[in-house]
Amino acid sequence: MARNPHIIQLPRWAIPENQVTDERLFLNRRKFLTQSTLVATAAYLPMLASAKVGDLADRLSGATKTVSHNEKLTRFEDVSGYNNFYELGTDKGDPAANAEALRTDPWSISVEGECQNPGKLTFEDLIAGQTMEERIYKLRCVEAWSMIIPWSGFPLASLLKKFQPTSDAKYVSFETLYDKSRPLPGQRRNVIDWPYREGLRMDEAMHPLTFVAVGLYGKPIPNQNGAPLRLVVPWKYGFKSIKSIVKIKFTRDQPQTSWNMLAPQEYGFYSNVNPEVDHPRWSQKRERRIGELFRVRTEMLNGYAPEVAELYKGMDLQKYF
Ligand SMILES: Nc1nc2c(c(=O)[nH]1)N[C@H]1C(S)=C(S)[C@@H](COP(=O)(O)O)O[C@H]1N2
Ligand SMILES: [Mo]
Repeated sequence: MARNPHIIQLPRWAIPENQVTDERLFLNRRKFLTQSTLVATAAYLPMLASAKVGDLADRLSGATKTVSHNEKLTRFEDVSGYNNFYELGTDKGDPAANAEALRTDPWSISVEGECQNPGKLTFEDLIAGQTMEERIYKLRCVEAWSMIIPWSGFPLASLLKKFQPTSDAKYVSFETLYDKSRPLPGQRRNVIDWPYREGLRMDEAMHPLTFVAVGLYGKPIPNQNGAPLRLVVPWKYGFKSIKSIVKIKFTRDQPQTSWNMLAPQEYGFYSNVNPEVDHPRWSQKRERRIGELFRVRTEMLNGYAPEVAELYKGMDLQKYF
């Protein structure tokens, strides 16, 4: 496998891929490359029609590869076939089945609020000049399952800095596509008060672990995983990682978030992975890796406590769940 020689002085979560000792990871990746090529190719066929996506594919294949987990990757078929994306339906198989209903080209994102450079950008403008990286992050769903996923993209901070948020920007909020005149299959029902909304405190948003994914397994991200760009906040429950973003807004006040609006006693604004704080209807102490039989213990802050625990110093995590 190609190694990037330019990796120097990486934080703990970004071990150069050639230093990972777990052979299973390599075996798993090779297996993916050989056995799953057909499946992968089929999944991307509609997208490859676009020249723009071709450019993105080239950039992703040259991405700097780092890993943050010494664990077996979740199979591509599971990562792209077992999804939560209510805009495309509420069953785990719906997003893949309805993936083509989401049209990602052209795509634009509007940036608003407390910043010096607001405006509307195309997806191409937005990713221009970003250095692509591949990072293996665990996605831990609040429903107590998890996956180990190789995402490609760049830190959210390097995107947000371009808009020059002012000192009044205490939070940043995000919205997913919602065109009332052309609702996605899942948006014909009001399971959520569309559009899907999420938000982060500014220091969480600017943290180097917070990532914008435009790729998965080295290829442009499949629609069902949130094409053309989605958030990945690895120490928070999966629902914070909003998909198919069309709006970014810098705010003074804590923004409204979809799951908190729907069930505030079950889903807090922070939603940090915490085995000590149960969901009112089930325990968060353990999780099941998709594709594995046995459950494993859930780690504090999803295993990223050394990096992010300081963001919550002095906060009562039972209260700010
Ligand atoms: N717009 C939008 N983003 C979303 C969701 C959604 O329904 N709509 N589901 C969330 C939930 S609950 C999870 S667990 C993750 C799932 O990401 P994946 O399907 O790529 O694994 O996406 C999150 N982002
Ligand atoms: Mo989730």
